[in-house]
Amino acid sequence: MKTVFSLAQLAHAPELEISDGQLTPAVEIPSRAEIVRDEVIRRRIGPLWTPQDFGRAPLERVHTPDYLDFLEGFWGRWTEAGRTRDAFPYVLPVRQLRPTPTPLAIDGALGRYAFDTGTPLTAHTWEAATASANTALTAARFLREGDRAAFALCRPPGHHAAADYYGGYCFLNNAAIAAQWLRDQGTARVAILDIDYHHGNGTQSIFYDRSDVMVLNIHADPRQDYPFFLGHADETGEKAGTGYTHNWPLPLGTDWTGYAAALEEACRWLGVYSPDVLIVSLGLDTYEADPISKFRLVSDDYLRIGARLARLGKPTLFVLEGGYAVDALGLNCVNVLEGFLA
Ligand code: SP5
Ligand code: ZN
Repeated sequence: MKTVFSLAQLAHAPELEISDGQLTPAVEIPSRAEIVRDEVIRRRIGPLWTPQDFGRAPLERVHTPDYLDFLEGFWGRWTEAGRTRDAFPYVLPVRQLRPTPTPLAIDGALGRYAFDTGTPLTAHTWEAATASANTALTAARFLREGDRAAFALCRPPGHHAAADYYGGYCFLNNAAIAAQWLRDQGTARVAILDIDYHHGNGTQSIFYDRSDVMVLNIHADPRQDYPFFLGHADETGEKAGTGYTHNWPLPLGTDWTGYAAALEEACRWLGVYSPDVLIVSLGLDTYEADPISKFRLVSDDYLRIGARLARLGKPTLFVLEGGYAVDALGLNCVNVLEGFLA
């Protein structure tokens, strides 16, 4: 299986994040990608490729032009305003506030395009996020060219980013961009199975009213954990997409027994839908030692997940999402890939 990765993805290097009422060291850090890359090499999963630049067009198929302009121009405006550290919004347009045009001031624009206050925007976010999207696109191209599987070693991750907002350490929705690109290349049906600990709110919202991209999510119950405001069991799609979104919110403390039951149900939906390509939003933050999450999967469970997904027999694109127990991240991630290939 080919792995796609570029060093430009390391340029986004946040210093601190806001968590538990404190500024704490950022957890979505460059070493995450490096440890996964090193393990891919060590265990000989397959060759490493650097991404091709697909330009702006495939990004605009998922994200709004104004949002992309904001991300691209952000650091210039931030530093012009005299700011030097990573950026966080401090006002967010909730509920009864009016849906005004995007504010002229940088702090207003930040709030307009942010979903949370926990995601540092940094000097090289745009460079790294576009490289990450190109990594997903390049891996998708390998599937179009006939590969059975590919691994997009994406970072920063993508599944919390929607058409016009960032959050959850995500800026461009790599899996959604790859899915849309595959559709545009003539792949009739795509399914996205999101197994990150956190609900993939961005991916769900992007495809919520469509039947050509099925979106399945197994995650911590949003009544108990981030992102709180999406990912409940009764969210099943709308309009033409009714019945093409499914959610398995699971309680904190879920171990393999509970997890495997949800995975089995998701696989049943995938069997019925029978996509031409399966995209796996691969988060490893379901791991027992993850510092921000509360499931209890162990490293061998990731071999089982990979093996189960292989049994679906579909061309499969793995797209890295979360996972913050950095020391075990390479092991756990490559276990999924190896379980799939075995
Ligand atoms: C891609 C991905 O996995 N994004 C996750 C975003 C989670 N953001 C909320 C983090 C809150 C951390 N609180 C930690 C509490 C531990 N004491
Ligand atoms: Zn996550």
